Amino acid sequence: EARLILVLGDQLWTDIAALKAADKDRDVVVMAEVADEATYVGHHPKKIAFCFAAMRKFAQALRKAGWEVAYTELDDTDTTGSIPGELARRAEDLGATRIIATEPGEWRLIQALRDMSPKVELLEDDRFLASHAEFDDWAEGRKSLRMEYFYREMRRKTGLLMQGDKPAGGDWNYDSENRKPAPDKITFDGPLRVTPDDTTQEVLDLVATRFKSNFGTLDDFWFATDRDGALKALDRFIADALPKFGDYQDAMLDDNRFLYHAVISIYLNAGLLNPMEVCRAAERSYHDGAAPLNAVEGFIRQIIGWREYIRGIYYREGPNYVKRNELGHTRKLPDAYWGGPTDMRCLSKAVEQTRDEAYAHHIQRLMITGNFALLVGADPQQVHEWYLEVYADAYEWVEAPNTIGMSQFADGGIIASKPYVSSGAYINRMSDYCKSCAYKVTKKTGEGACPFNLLYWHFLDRHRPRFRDNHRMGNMYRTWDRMDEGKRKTILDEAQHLLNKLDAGSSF
Ligand code: FAD
Ligand code: DLZ
Ligand code: SF4
Repeated sequence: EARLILVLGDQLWTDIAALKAADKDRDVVVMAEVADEATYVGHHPKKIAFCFAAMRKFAQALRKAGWEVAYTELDDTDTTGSIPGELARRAEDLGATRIIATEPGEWRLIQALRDMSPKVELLEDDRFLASHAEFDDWAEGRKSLRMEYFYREMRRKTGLLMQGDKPAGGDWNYDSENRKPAPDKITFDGPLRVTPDDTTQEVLDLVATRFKSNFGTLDDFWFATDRDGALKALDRFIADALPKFGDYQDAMLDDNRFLYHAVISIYLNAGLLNPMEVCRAAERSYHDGAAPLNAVEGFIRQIIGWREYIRGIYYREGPNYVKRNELGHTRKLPDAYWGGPTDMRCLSKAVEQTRDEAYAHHIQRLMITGNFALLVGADPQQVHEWYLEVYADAYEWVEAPNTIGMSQFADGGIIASKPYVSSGAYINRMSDYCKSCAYKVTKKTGEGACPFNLLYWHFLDRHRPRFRDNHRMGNMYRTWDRMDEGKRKTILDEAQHLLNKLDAGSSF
């Protein structure tokens, strides 16, 4: 009797657990473009287009390899519109009573599969280095779950950049050599751009009609949508950008959207690339003398450290993690996040590129859009939904801990030991946005003062009871306390004025 093998839109890997457990001669692979998945948040049109195009090509590749694939297109007339619905429909059509699936990357869908009939056998997703059990073993009994220690375990486990039991070069982490301000000239032409083929074009037409009111531009779609293209994108990054990745990892430029970033999270998360092959390619580049250790170590840490750690937290903390709101923030997410007018150059540029590319690099997500949302006290739920919607690499397992935890401190400090907030000075040091901004980054108060400068102190002041005893924030509070009282009052009043403007639905 045929069994159904579910392959989701972010499980496009030929060795995915459910396919490994399947029998080509007897089982049927089920893949489905469905309204439920496409609309549970208002995804960026480029995210939907990428997902559907990659799914269609993956299905073609499976068929070519001899699999039978039951594929539902979004517009099929007999579709039920949901993943459990399609599984049930196919099960009935084929008389199948067994369904095998790889664990989804969102609790929402895990629960839906657990609740359905026929029963679904959920296999753990082994595209990751650390299984749930391994992560829990590591986390168990620790007072704090800092990424750095987890990362070292992953280095030992994989042998990446190891000399025996010692880290290559003697140190585990070379971040002290990274984080340079932006250079005047970027020598990397940006990620590989792929011209849409017929399959992708068909999907683009579908998305253009069905999702035209979603936030985001569909034009100029350039993502790779198959394994071959993703591998080429990886090669290009390793050859041309990796050597400088470390140096400029935290830099931002007004006229360059990618700097030396890999732009591979889209492919990694969908299954078109595998984390170990990516890390091995980077490691080879170090051994060949093509890329320095600070760059390669920094890059590998993002993948076997941060990415795995973030995932571990998502599954460990459970379905209610996304509802946390440690700081009690309730403000509506400002309209500027949806392209509304703002004179803040850094924010408008980060949002503009997000709308165009469904991509922003890490420091834009953390220190521009994330920082601003946290300073104004935006509702973390709304912030979380925004990130889940607008980025092509966003699935809850990776987006939520980054947003709720790292960026908004809404988990109370499981991930971040202090909130990622900054005044304009940090943004000015790491970018050239301020040069073309209507605000003046050096102005602390008065006409034209940078809003980050005002809101930063307002945040610290209003959350003093929560952070008073946080040693890592002692310096910030000491600086605040040293200011004279009149100045402090002016800052708080002017910041409040900005917040009132947001509440009145206007912008600044
Ligand atoms: P690079 O800077 O070139 O880094 C290489 C790779 O390292 C990335 O492709 C990614 O796989 C991995 N990586 C780096 N940092 C992280 C991290 N913090 N968590 C997980 N993986 C990481 N990443 C997502 O993949 N999906 C998301 O939905 C997502 N949401 C985020 C939300 C917020 C608020 C923040 C602050 C970060 C978020 N990140 C997310 C992490 C990070 O910003 C992206 O992985 C990165 O920008 C992807 O671009 P890149 O491939 O050019 O990365
Ligand atoms: C993101 C996405 C979208 C837009 N559409 C589909 C879809 O129609 N069918 C599907 O199988 N997967 C889709 N995905 C990816 C899923 O949302 C993703 O598998 C879950 O959120 C779990 O990570
Ligand atoms: Fe952003 Fe302030 Fe600089 Fe303007 S002056 S770009 S608002 S940090």
